[in-house]
Amino acid sequence: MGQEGAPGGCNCNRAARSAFSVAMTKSYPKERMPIRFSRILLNEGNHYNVSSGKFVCIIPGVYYFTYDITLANKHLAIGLVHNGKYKIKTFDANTGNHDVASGSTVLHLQQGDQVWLQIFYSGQNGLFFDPFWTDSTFTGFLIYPDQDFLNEADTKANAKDDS
Ligand SMILES: [Ca+2]
Repeated sequence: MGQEGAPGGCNCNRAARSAFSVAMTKSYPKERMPIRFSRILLNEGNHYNVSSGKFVCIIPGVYYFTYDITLANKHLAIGLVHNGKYKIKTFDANTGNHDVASGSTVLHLQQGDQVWLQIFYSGQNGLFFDPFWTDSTFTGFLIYPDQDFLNEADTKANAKDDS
């Protein structure tokens, strides 16, 4: 009888990757609907949906989200929305110069949860796009996945190895 084998390898690295960073290519988005960031800097796993403007959670776990939004000519009232509810709101008054409004938070997401940014006040959509000067970005990434999800991924991977 040989030695006992090593414990099954954790497949977590392969199974649990999620990160995106996207930028705006238009000024003054419509209020009270998801803002669509159409320039992709990174979209690991394509969990950010470019056509809807929503991040859709595939890997349940704890995520960090952050945004840095340039504004000009108008006030900016922007919020981060989780499944239709504002989680954080940021307001920056236009005082004649360019400004950058930013916000960040950590959320626990279930599979299928959706996260996006939107303007929460009429007319206060001062998000400004300038192709030469500055960028407005929305970024999010997985800090750590739920242990249950990892265990399940591991079981699946091991089953595959055995077959
Ligand atoms: Ca300001």
